Amino acid sequence: GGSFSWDDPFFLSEQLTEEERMISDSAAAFAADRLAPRVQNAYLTEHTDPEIFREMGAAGLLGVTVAEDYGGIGASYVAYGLVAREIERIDSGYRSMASVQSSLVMYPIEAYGSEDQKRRYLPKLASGEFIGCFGLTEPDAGSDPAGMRTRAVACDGGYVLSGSKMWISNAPIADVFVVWAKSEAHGGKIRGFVLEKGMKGLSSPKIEGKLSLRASVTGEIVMDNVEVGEDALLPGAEGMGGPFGCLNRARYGISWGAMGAAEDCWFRARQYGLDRHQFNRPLAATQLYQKKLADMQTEIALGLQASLRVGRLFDEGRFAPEMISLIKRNNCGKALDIARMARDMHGGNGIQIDYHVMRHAQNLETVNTYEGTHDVHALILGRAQTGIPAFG
Ligand code: TGC
Ligand code: FAD
Repeated sequence: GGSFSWDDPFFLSEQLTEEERMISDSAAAFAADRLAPRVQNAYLTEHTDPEIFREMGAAGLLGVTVAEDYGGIGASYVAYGLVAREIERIDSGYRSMASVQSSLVMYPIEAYGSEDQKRRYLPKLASGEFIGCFGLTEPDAGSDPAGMRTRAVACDGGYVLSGSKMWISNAPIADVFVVWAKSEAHGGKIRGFVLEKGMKGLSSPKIEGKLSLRASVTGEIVMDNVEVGEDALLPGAEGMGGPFGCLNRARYGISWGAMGAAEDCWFRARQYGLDRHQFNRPLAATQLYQKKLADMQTEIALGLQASLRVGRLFDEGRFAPEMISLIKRNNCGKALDIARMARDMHGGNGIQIDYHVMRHAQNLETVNTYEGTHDVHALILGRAQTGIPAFG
């Protein structure tokens, strides 16, 4: 027989390489030192400190999988997932800031960009000197991004972009905007463009009034006839495969991140149940409380193991988008259930900022919705097993 570790039932850490363990530990230390002390105030005041990007960059947490030549650390997708888990253990908003930068801005520039674009943007995005955002969603095109209205029209030496993007993480503080548009010069196909802050006609107003993900600023991107040169076009992507290539990576990272938030809720609920006494005994002495802890432990252990498996397949070049839909959907849905449960287990204290669980639960509402809603991923999996697309 072997031993049992209640907080790591399947010895996840033993399944990592030395380098992956080191990266995970350093992300955990960064999260505890730099993020945890800020998060309550950031959430309450809906304040995003741009300095966090610089600090993440200095700690090597931006562009984990990007080549060292361009300022990344050239590590595995498993390492990237572990970083997402440690950051989201503190707050899903902080993980959003990092995953947009890494998967949705650095990845497309590295994978689809010209050599000039890579040299111009990647090192500064890796250091956090530049903040990036990714504009796919529009007011009238969310789950169906192919229905976008943003257009690029050819002009002398380049393109004119017009349209608007909605719900864009980091947009109000961004220096670099990766935006997707239907390009009339390319037969109406979807193409990616890299825009820069300060371009004439480009603005990114903040969306106020969010009750979720309040530590991560969200905005619109308004393009009112923004003129760009040919050098703004990402040469290596055409069609929806361009943005989806980015989403595959971000969704995979989110599957790990959501488990980090769930672990934080689980550990807090367990400790609370040991400390809090009612009816002359700890809450944790009751069968109902223990059943909830067992459910949390089970879903988290299974979810992490699944993300690790898909990460390994990612690193071997054998992942399929459906695998990512499966873990993004399930891990986000389970994490949301766990956070709501942990909120309940904390009683009245559970609604208070100092106990963290309601902040996680509110954040996970967004995480369950963005990057493909829980139901949209069900339809992707349904199509893969029936051959029938049920979207339209
Ligand atoms: P469909 O007909 O399925 O495909 C169109 C073309 O795209 C290709 N493709 C993929 N390629 C790579 N990876 C994937 N996962 C792919 N999925 C599709 C496909 O092969 C095809 O290529 P081609 O060459 O044959 O044309 O497309 P559809 O329009 O029917 O799509 C339906 C659906 C529902 C699957 C899709 O549109 C979808 O996933 N909707 C969800 C939208 C979404 O996830 N938006 C995310 C916005 S970004 C965001 O939320 C950032 S939050 C950031 C954070 O803070 O972390
Ligand atoms: P809708 O598509 O209108 O969906 C509404 C409801 O209808 C959902 O329950 C959905 O599951 C359901 N539904 C939709 N279609 C179907 C169908 N065919 N069958 C059954 N049910 C269906 N986008 C970016 O491009 N970049 C970002 O950085 C970014 N950051 C975000 C940050 C935040 C805080 C939020 C909230 C969103 C962000 N998004 C971003 C947008 C996000 O990806 C979209 O919100 C998401 O894809 C859902 O689109 P929608 O909001 O338009 O909802």
